[in-house]
Amino acid sequence: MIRFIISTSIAFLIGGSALADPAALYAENCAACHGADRLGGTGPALIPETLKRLRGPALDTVIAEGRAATQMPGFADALDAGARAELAAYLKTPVAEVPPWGPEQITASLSWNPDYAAATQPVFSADPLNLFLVVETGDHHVSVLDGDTFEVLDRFATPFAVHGGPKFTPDGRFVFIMSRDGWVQKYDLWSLAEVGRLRAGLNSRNIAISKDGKHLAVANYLPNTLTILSTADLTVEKVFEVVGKEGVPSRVSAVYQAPTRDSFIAALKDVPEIWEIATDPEAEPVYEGFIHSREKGMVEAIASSEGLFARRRIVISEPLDDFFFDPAYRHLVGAARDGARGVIVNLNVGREIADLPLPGMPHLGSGISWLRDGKRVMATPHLREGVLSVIDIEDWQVTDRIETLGPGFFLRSHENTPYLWSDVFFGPNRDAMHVIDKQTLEIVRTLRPQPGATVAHVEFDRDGEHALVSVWEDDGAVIVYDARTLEEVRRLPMRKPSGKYNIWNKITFSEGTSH
Ligand code: DHE
Repeated sequence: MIRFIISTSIAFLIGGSALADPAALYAENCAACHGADRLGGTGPALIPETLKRLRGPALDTVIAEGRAATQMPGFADALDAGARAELAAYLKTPVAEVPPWGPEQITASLSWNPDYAAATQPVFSADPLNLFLVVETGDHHVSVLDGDTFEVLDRFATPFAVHGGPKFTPDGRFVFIMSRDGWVQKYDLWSLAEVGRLRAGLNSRNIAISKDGKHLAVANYLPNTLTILSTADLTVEKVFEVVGKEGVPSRVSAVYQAPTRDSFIAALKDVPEIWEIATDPEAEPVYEGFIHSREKGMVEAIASSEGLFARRRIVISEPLDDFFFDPAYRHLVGAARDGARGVIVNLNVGREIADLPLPGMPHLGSGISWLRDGKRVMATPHLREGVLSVIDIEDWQVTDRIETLGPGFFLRSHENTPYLWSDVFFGPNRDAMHVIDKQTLEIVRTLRPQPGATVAHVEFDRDGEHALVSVWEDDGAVIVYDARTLEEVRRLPMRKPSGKYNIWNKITFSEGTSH
């Protein structure tokens, strides 16, 4: 039987039945907004690297019904179920060719907010260092909350699909926000206004800001690069082509700031290397090769780079990602590919020093540390097991395992609270939030603020007096708890609030939060 689809020019016959040519369907229906190359336009990129990471309705449902709170219309009337399925399958195949995306293209993507005027002092009376940013992924906005009164001071649109934590300049004045399509948005927290945005990659993972706040690193999957921008004017300072020692290109899983080392640390996805990039203009030379010097009659070490952005390779036995750093940034723990071990790398000597048994896919990037009986410990959730592992990070030993009601995603605490908060992100108990005593490791309370709804991710205010919890649903909320009594204080309606970020805790590297 011949299936009718919107345009005969995009149907062809195979074995007596009409099939849609998905590339032509795409060109006719999608390219105007999402780009002829599928890498984005006014709409987001439609490539597997982005699509498979998005939680929410299946792709063919979005094609049929559109996406709420965006300009994406439904195509149920225009495309029949078969054509929609073909199109969805096509969007899940990698693009044939990744166009160049270097300094020229990044610079050309820059747009400034024409209405932006830099304020000389905050345009509000709230404590400017106790603000929260709440990323609302339901409709791609960020709310700026006063951390004392919990009033919303501003709500602004972000690029589509923000991922990872926004990064603040050390004075707390500006914040940078990144989307999975590689857009970086600069926002002024005194003026409560966007400054501008540009596309630093085609598919990106996260961003990190340098210790002095002058440089922003963007970790990219597509292309295989690490982009470094000037935070002042968003100019491109450097684009590292990410290629391992043996010449193999690699995606960058993530990049982090190492404040005590004045550097960025980048996790490479496809080659067994970690890169350290100096953000100190006086950085020591990095030696990567040797030559035989005839003049001196000896083998001489060759400095490959020095000063700002000097790049050091730490060669490891297998690619690691999802890093936790000890507070001194002397060691990192990364997740091994088998999902059962954490590998400890000493960053000073540049080698692996130990393995930790962490079965059930540890989510080390969500780890937090604190002092327990005078010893520094860390805890990490596991993505495939309802357990938190507690690790003594002076001896690098797993000391305890705390059973939870299901696998968790995020952990949080604060210097001024005796508790750590752990969500249950997956499974039937995803509406539960455990509050755990940091000394006894006992679960003291399990909160269920909205039965049946996913409850996740916590952030404290600057004094650790209140804990903000997300009801991670489209008609969700941020719930403010008294961090001592564990009673609910306020409930603020929000559109799928994912992460919440307190400026003070971020810029002071509070020990209970992410960095
Ligand atoms: Fe994330 C942070 C990686 C899936 C929400 N996530 C991070 C960071 C990394 C990371 C490396 C730290 C970046 C930073 O803040 O600078 N995330 C990954 C993955 O590898 C993974 C498992 C799959 C993927 O490829 O993306 C993944 N992450 C998700 C989601 O599905 C989540 C729940 C929803 C979403 O937005 O996509 C999600 N990730 C978050 C959030 C943070 C984050 C909210 C910031 C946490 C914080 O408190 O700092």
